[in-house]
Formats: sequence, structure tokens, C-alpha cells
Amino acid sequence: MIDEILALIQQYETIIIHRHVRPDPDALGSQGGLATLIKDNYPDKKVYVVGEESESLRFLIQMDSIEDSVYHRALVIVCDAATQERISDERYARGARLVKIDHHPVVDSYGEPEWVNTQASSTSEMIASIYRAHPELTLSKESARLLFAGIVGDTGRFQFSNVTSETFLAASELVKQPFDRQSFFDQLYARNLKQARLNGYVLQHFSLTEEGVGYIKLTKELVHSYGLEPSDASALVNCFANVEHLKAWVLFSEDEEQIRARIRSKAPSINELAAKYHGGGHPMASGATVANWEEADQLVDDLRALCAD
Ligand SMILES: [Mn+2]
Repeated sequence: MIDEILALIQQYETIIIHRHVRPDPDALGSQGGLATLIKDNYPDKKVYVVGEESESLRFLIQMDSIEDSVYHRALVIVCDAATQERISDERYARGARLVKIDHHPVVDSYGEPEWVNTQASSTSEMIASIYRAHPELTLSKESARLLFAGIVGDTGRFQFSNVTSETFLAASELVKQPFDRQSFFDQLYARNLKQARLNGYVLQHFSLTEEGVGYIKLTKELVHSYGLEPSDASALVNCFANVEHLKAWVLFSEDEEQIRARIRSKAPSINELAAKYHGGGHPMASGATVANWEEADQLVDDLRALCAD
């Protein structure tokens, strides 16, 4: 599969790389890491990264803005997006060829080829495996920094169960490059005072049921009262993850149209539950949306039943 994708990259003069909406470090890391891989090794090609900017992750990479006409005869590669509706920038379908690279279970098959490895911790680990399969390729420190960011983000600094020896081998190659790891970690985990205060609120107010389900409901009024936006709340999903007897947990955060549910687990798989609530993801980390707080309670009840088994 790696060779098939490299052959396609060699074949096209223009390559546009997309990833999922509301990007996390793996979405941006795999997108930017792949773009850098191509630029470093095929300097004559035109390579673009597109999608909405993420204010908090701007230090990782900034997006290109391109005309529609650039898609004509371009190769489009989508990283880390399980479904087409999650792809940022709907022009992804306008290229001459569409390729998917992802580590989520397949729920929406798209792309030819579709390279999916659900054993990989992150899409960034998959991109790093291209270098590992082809040691003749140049690995720049910028590419290493981006791919390392994606692996660190999706593994929670190498602590989640998705980490394998492949993950450490990839990371080991990446840290041979002289990027500034200390400042990278400082930037990735930097938190402003407002976020720290909201973190305190979540720790004070989350509920823990006898089945081991933890949950917190954040209304938009509450989040605004801390001077933050609902999207800022997502970073707090793991802030009570280390509490004793916790098996699975949800952070609900209300935005303008709906309530987002970020679901995590250490025991039962929760991606099917997420799918029931218009979402999906990984067995131990998924996202969903509910229309109102009653539906949020239903989701909690379903999760309690899962954890009771
Ligand atoms: Mn990912």
C-alpha cells in the first residue's frame, strides 16, 4: 500500500492534502507531515494543505488558501478523516484522484486506494511508517515535529492502549531529528488561566455513578461565563480520567446548534454507542452529538448499562 501511494505521489504534479474538521494534533500532524515528506523529497511538486485554521494549534502548521482551479488534475489525499462528512473543505472531491489514509474503523469507504490501519495509534504513525519502509527518503526536522505531534496527541503522550511497539519505533526515528521537543510540549499543553479555572469547575462538579460512569454537562452559558467558547471545553475531556473506579466518561459541551459529547473509556468499547448518537470514532475514544439535555441523559443511561455488564 505504501508503494502504491508513493507511486501516485510521483505521478501527480499537484497534491492537495485534506483532513478532518475541528482538527486535533493528529489531523494536522499527519496532514502537514505528509506534505513535508512530499516537499522534502519531490521539490518540484506543488503541495498544499487546506482546511479551517485551528487557533490553538497554529503553532504546528498554517493552512494554504487555494483557488478551485488548483484541483484540476490534482491528487487529493485525505488524512485522519473516517467519513466524508468529516472532511474539512468540501472541494476534496474535485481532484483527479482521491486517496484516504486513516486509522479509524471504516464506516464510510472512500478513496482509491483507501489505506486504513486500525492497529496504528494515529494517522501520523502511518505516515511515519512510510519513512520506515523507505529509509532513502529524507526526513526533515519539520516533518518529524509534525508527525511526533500527531502521535503524542492521539496517544495522550504514549499512555493510551493504542500504543504498540510500532508507535515507539516510529517515535524513536522521529526524535532523532533535532526539533525543539521541549518547546513543542510547552506549546501543545499550554493552557490559559480561563481554561485552568474551567478545569477546576469540571473537577468540582463532574458526577460519578456506581457503575463507574463519569460525566459533566457544560452549558454554553457556563462556558461563556468563564470567557471561553464551547470548543475550548473539549481539551478538558480527560481531566478526571484518573479518578478511581472510573470506567467510562463523557464531557458534554453545548454549542450554538447542539450538544457535543466526547466519550472516553478504559473498559467497554464505546464507538457503537457513539454511532447510536450520530457519532463514531475509536473503541476507547469517540464523539457524538445529542439534541438536548434529555438525550444527554439517555446517553449516560446507555453508558451506565454498558459499564454495568
Ligand atoms: Mn487520529
